[in-house]
Amino acid sequence: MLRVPLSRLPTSQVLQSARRSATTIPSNTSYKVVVIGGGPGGLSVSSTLSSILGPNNVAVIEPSDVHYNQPLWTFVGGGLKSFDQSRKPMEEVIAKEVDWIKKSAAGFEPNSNVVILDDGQKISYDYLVVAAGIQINWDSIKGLKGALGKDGVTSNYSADSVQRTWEFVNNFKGGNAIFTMPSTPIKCAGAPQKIMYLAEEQFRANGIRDKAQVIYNTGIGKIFGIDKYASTLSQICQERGITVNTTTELTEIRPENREAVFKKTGPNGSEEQVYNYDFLHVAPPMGAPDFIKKSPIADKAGWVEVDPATLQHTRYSNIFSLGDCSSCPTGKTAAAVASESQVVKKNLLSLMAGKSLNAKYDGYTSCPLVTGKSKLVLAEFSGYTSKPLETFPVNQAEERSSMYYLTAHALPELYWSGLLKGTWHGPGFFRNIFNNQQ
Ligand code: FAD
Ligand code: UQ1
Repeated sequence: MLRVPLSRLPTSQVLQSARRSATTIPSNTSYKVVVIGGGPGGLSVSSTLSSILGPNNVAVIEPSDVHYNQPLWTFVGGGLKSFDQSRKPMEEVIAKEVDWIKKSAAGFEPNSNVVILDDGQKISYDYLVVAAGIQINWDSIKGLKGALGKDGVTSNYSADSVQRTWEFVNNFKGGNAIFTMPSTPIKCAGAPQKIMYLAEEQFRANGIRDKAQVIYNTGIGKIFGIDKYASTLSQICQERGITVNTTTELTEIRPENREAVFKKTGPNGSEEQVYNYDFLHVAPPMGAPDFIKKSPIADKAGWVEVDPATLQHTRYSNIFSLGDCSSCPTGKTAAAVASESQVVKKNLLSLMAGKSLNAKYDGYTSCPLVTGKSKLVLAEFSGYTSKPLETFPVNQAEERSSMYYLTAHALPELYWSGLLKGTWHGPGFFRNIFNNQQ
């Protein structure tokens, strides 16, 4: 390997092998498999494929130096884990046989099998896997960007502001604590309320609960999409004195007056409602990444248009997609990625071998709904059927400490050592053992 001083590296560097010293000069501009994104979607697929196909065959395009275990951000915001526990250097989690192209993808030319990078460079592929995540549209809420991270306004949905959540929760002295949920698709649709349950519990522990109004304002029509879990959550809110307002969507923050503006939609149209806040946790609107939305691989809504069962693109047969940026109509979670990754890998290898695509994704997703420091409702279901797909032979709609310990202590290890390394494909195997298929 040729070593060159960092300062003389070309900007379009291709970094090769784990614990890379960032000194490898650009080699290929053409790969058998190109993967866009170094989140759980991209890494779960690239680690397995690179170990099968060997060096110089698989590239991951990923601009970030850091990989975040985002499911841990609920625990970070709730003061139960440190921010450091939720991150690792990207170079530690990308498989050693992968070429890491430390750039952003900016466009697609699927008819010529080319991805265009943000510096204009072209990378060509035989097969493409798109796993670029969901885009957070911070600008859609007027005043949010300027207010975030200051004076009680926070969000567990960004690496910066999640570090302020716990401080604001623990220093809260009373008044309105408002938690919002948008009407757009978001990643982990339970996260906007998980942090509320942790905060509410902390307000009790700090002896200020009687001075606090805890309010959940959601842009959608119910507290959770799947009725089995929604009824438990509604009951918890009732028992704990949490006000739930449906079809009430955040549109603006006026930090100078500590006001949050909502659009309340009812049978007779919509009206503006202004709330004073003393603490405000925002789950921002999200959508398909712009660079995908404007490309030929997008569906009408901007997601990568794949067959929901095979995860193969509906128009370009050598393109697959998984995770938050795909068009699969299911809950966007790392749990979904685990199941999807196995289907993408199997079908991609079948396609390479000229065989038919037999692996099918059933829409499995899961939301570990943390309801307290040692309580959790483990929602598991198919977004395709809206029916529960539970792993354990117990009623998972009940709050359980066992599920809390599973989520807080076992799942992070499964994430780092199983999912990212391509060996964890979701709990379907255990579901079958427990003979518990609903
Ligand atoms: P991401 O993890 O977002 O990764 C996408 C990657 O693509 C990123 O590394 C990004 O830098 C890169 N990228 C973006 N644009 C480009 C580009 N133009 N070119 C190249 N690369 C690009 N899931 C669960 O299963 N359980 C939970 O309990 C849970 N809790 C959550 C709590 C919170 C607060 C949050 C924020 C998320 C939670 N999730 C949970 C959801 C989970 O984190 C995501 O669904 C999962 O990370 C999606 O994986 P992904 O690979 O599709 O996207
Ligand atoms: C899961 O597989 C996963 O990815 C590792 C998550 O992200 C951290 C999850 O939150 C969940 C719930 C699962 C599903 C796993 C089990 C054992 C139910």
